[in-house]
Amino acid sequence: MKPETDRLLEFYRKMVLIREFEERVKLLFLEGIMPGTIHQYQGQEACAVGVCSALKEGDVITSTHRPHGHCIAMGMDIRKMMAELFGKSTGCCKGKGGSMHMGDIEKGVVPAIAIVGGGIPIATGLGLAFKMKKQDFVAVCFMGDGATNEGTFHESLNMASIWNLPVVYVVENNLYGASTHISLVMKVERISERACAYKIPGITADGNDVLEVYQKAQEAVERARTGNGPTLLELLTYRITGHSRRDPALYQPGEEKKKALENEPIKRFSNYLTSLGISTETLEDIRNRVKKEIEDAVKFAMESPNPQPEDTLDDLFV
Ligand SMILES: Cc1ncc(C[n+]2csc(CCOP(=O)(O)OP(=O)(O)O)c2C)c(N)n1
Ligand SMILES: [Mg+2]
Repeated sequence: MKPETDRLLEFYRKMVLIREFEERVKLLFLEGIMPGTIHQYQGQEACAVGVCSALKEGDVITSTHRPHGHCIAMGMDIRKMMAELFGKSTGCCKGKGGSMHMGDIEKGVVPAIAIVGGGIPIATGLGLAFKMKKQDFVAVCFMGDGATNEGTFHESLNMASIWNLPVVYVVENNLYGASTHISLVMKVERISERACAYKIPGITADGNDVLEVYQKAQEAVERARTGNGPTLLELLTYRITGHSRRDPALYQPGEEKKKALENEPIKRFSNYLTSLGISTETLEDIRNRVKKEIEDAVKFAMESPNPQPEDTLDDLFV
């Protein structure tokens, strides 16, 4: 297969891996088999895959209370992710982090931060560290629309601007902060407009189009890497699942949900791929392989040992 086709199919595989992982986790959670709580990523897959595909080894991301998609897009091991969700000692944080603190520094994923806006100063600090060490790495800061109303968003973007830091601030605008519609909490039409207050580029892209996200992310990453400073990249998307746990999302109007389902990123990308002549069998084969991989991860997680009481204080202090 041509290299270009391989790349497109890898985008597809990663988006499907995120979707199927989340659907399986949802079932495990609703069946009461999986402990804790979860915030899921269905509908936003093109954001994580498009942005993370624009990064190179050594670059880092910070994530949020909704991290599973970001972790998979950065190439984290789904066995270790699943085990972490089960609180097992084989998890990526040895079972001590759970859903909202997933991460793997070797894959460039700073363990996720569930405080809304909490990752923004950390990504800014990572950018400052890269600059001071004269390393050409980039920090990507994922956040939701709601996080852009936190004070730390404005402080961090201002610092990144004056110091020309290699940071890309990625806002996944899914129209809601929990059950609150964005129109109730901000007057600006586009979150990217906020960039002008810091004199940095503010870009809006279709967050359900993985190729557009990839292209816009590549430009922002390149700007950061070449010493031309930060970018605020707003991705327009939608959460086609509840905010967390068993939220039925009744606050999302029916018509809005229906439109969002028609516009969801995997269906759109599948249509694009088949229009290029890629067969539905090829796509189905990828989906089936992904499902097997996930079942293997569930088995691994369920059979893994629990952490022991004597391990409680390990890795807590440096
Ligand atoms: C500082 C802070 N306030 C409130 C919460 C509770 N909370 C968790 S997620 C969330 C909504 C965040 O919305 P957004 O930033 O748009 O992200 P999304 O959930 O849409 O991905 C809130 C209010 C929190 N975790 N941290
Ligand atoms: Mg939101």
